[in-house]
Amino acid sequence: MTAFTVVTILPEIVEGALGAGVIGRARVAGTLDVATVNPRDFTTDKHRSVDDTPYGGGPGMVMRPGPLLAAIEQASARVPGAHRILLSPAGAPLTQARVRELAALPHLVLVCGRYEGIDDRVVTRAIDEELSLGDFVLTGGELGAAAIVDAVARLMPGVLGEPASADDESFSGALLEYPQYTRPAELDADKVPDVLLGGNHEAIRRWRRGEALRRTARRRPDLLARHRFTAEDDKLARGVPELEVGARVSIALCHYPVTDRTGAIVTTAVTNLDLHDLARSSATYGLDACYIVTPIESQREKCAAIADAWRGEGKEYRLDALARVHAAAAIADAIADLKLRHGADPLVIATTAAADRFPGAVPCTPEKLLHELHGTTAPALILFGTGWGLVDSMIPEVSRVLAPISGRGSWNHLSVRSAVAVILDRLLGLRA
Ligand code: 4GY
Repeated sequence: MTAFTVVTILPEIVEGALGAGVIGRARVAGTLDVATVNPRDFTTDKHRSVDDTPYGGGPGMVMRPGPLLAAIEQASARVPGAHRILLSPAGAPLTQARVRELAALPHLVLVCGRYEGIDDRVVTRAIDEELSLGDFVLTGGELGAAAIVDAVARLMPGVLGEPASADDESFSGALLEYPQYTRPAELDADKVPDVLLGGNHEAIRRWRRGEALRRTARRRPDLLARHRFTAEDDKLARGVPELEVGARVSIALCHYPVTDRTGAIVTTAVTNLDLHDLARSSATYGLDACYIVTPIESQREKCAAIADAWRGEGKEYRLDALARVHAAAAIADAIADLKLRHGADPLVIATTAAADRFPGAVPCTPEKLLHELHGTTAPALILFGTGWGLVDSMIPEVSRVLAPISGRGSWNHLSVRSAVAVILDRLLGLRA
């Protein structure tokens, strides 16, 4: 059982947060041990002051090291094996995985700062770990400390009524929870899903898993990108627009209309390397199609010849990639092909290395675009330029423009093959 000692000048906040509900009951029953230690009790001056002005100037006050260090020392001695945590926005973001690890420790000492912060020598001398609840600022660490006690305590045997309900919830499998319902079965016109009323437990389990996948895709695509799909997940994902975004995305490598270095509108030449690499990226991320756009018929024939050259070589995986490649005479032809095959106008997204291109299009990032694609069943076509870039005035179908890919530096001459790979990975790539 983990014991908790909260170091705070405002113990009433901690008591208020941890005095009721299952946590409060567990404390009364003796299955949960939470105590507080107040740094003010370790002051020696007549005003019992715990703060002082900051060296170097600036607004507000800083917590003095003396009383705080003495309080942490006494708190740590209360139960052996103390692990000392400071609650701070500068700490590592708390995760359920870390909560589970903390639940295995014998004693957590939760140190709460107030004012502008605490003397940094307290951190270097008497803190083992800094944790943050998230990227926002509280007036003190107390609510963070109470949150950690709550999250850790609910994993401890005997604190929650039913021990099993602690590990099948959000994040244990990196999926959000499925929606829950209770009586009445009809709230005005709002009905509880039929499957939940039917009593077919296998159907209910499958429906819940599907809902968890769908919700996670919509609300937390970052979590879904880390989720390992089971064979059942793959089956459930089939035909669900939020879970099959890649199959609605196509790219077009445009050899016209693009500019050359003088700004003149030109047609560039198809290259073997671009074609292969874009085909391979398209296959990696499960895209619908990779259009190679050129108005020159002999160049389109060259595309077909490149694809043909790999047939009968025994390299089936290459054919798989090259099967997605379609030569198109114009961007409008690629758009028409998508409309025909998907039954809806594609969302057309331009890419550019220059921030001032496509001024009429809505600026977006791959992450925002993914969110938008979750809300529609329409296909998407991402346009990539060659030469010195796409001619914005000649592609009226473009409604979105992706911000240029950029690192810290100002050098921006990424190859189109790299740009495609980076954008597709940000849009559809799995993490870890
Ligand atoms: N965020 N996560 C947080 C916080 C308040 C100044 C140090 C947070 O955990 N704690 O915002 N804490 C600050 C206020 C002193 C603590």
